[in-house]
This record gives sequence, structure tokens and C-alpha cells, in this order.
Amino acid sequence: MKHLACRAVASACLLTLFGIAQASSVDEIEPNDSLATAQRVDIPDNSVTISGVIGTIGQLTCDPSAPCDNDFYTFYGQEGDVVTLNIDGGWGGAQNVDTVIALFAADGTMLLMNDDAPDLVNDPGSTSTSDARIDNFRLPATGFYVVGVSSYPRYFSDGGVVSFPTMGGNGDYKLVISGVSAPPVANAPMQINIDIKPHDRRLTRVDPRSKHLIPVALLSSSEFNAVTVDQTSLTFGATGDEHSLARCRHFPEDVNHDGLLDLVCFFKNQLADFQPGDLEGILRGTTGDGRAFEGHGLLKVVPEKHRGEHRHGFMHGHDRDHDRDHDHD
Ligand SMILES: [Ca+2]
Ligand SMILES: [Ca+2]
Ligand SMILES: [Ca+2]
Ligand SMILES: [Ca+2]
Repeated sequence: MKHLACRAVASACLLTLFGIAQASSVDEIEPNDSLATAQRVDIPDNSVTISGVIGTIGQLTCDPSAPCDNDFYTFYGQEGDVVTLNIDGGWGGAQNVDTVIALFAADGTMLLMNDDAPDLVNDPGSTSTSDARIDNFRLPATGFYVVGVSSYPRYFSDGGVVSFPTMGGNGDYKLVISGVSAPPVANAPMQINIDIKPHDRRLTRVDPRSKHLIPVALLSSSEFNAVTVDQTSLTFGATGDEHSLARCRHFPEDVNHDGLLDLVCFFKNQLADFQPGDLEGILRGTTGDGRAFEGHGLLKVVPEKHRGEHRHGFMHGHDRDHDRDHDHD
């Protein structure tokens, strides 16, 4: 009873301390006994609390007649996330269990394992260091990871394999996974394809001093109709936020010959603010129904003095389209 009271207070304190009133929480869903059947948990807001049970409450230990339970959970993290995996209330709750946790990469490689927490500092959800905890592990890559939970003495190894598979305690626990970046959000800009100087077959060259317009084709796809974009929203340049639009062609055309009509717009070179060393141009805007989009195109910023400048107006056959797209006006 004492444990139960402490846990209730601790949970309330945690929520107040971190201001995460609607921290997400989920219950475990069996079977989740292997890496391959790990339960997927979404972490929309930095952390998630999973309520699970090793084995069966009311039965203290597993044995050959009552198979031991392992619980696996998979989550998606971003490279550089500093993640903490924290068992709370394994000791305490409905039935004490001495938990063990491990973190696996998507290929099953075990990255870290912990049996007993190093301390109880900043861990108000635990009353005993027998609650396992892994602090501040930096994810080495973006992708799926798997957390395994078992009970002493069932230690993990690569592939989620446990030692002593017929020995161990049973009991309930909470697993808190925190420090995980929100997944790419739904209102992130839609990525579209663009072609800077679409009729130039070479790597696009941009001369920062030129007073010409830079044509950029917004290429339509099954998800993106370039013809209906809000033209007044278009920005283009070195960062994508430059208000450099001069105008768009009145009539759409199928620039890349895929059967879909594309839109060609012209941007003022000097307002696009390219600098030597820039490697791409970025275009941003919103669709007619208000959805943000973004496109990146490779380019090369040519030195301020280059031979082409002295030959300006000198017409090569293959430059005909290129010249047209400079759209002198
Ligand atoms: Ca379980
Ligand atoms: Ca299980
Ligand atoms: Ca803990
Ligand atoms: Ca432990």
C-alpha cells in the first residue's frame, strides 16, 4: 500500500514538473514477445508511457509450465535524439518485478542493456533501483528502434534473445520512452520537383550579378498540380524565402513531357540572393487550397567574371532554349 501511495504522488509530481498534462500513454498489446512482433508505439510529443505486465499478476514467477514473458516495443526516432528509457513501478504496483531493459537497432543489434538503474535521481516514478533505466542515449541514425523488457535474470543479447528463458519474476511496470523528436508532421511542406532553367541541359549556372530573370519550372505530379498554385505565395532563392517573383507564364506547358502540365515562373536573379558556394535553389509556396510546398534544385554559382559574360548575346545552337528562358523583358 505504501508503494501505491508513493507512485500516485510521484506520477502527479512528474506531470506537474514537466507540464505534460496530456503526455501520451498506451497499454501493451500481446503478443509482443520478439523483435519481429514488437508493438509499435507512436511518440507524438517527445515521450510515451507504456503500461505493461511481465507474465501474469498473481503468479510470482514463470516456470516451464508457465512460459516467461518478454515485451518488445518499437518506436521511430531521429538521428541525434537523446533518448531515456525508464522503467517505473516495476518495483511496486500490483506486483513487484525486477525489470531488465535493452535497446536494439532495427537490424536486431543490441545497443545497450540495463538491469538496475544507476540511481534514482530525477526518477520519481521508481522506488527501487531494480527498475531498469537507460539514460540519455543518443540515437545514431534515424529509423526504428526496439526496446525489450524482461525480468531478472533473463538478460538480452542480439536479436532479442534472452538467457534463462524459463526463469524470472512476473509483475506490472510502466516503460517511459522520452527524448524522441516528433515524427515529420503532417503540415510539413509537400516536396515537389522543380527544374531551374528547365531548358538548360547543363548543370544550372547562376551569376549573382546578372540582371536576368531565372526561370523555374514547377513540375506537376499525381499529388501536386502546379497549375493551381497560389502564384503570389511563390518565393525562390538561396534560402527559399526570397521574395523574388517577377511573374509566371500565362499558359502552362508540359516541361518534362510526362503528360502533366507544369508551370514556369520567373524570378529576379539579384533578389534570389545567390552567393558563391551555393549549391541549390529553393522554391516555396502554397497550393490553391493552402497547403505549403517546397522544391529544391541543384545549381552552380559561377564566378562573377566568366567567359560567358563577355560573350553575352553570342548565340550557340544549344543555347537557344536557354536564352529563351532568360526571358528578356
Ligand atoms: Ca507482457
Ligand atoms: Ca510479451
Ligand atoms: Ca524509473
Ligand atoms: Ca532490474
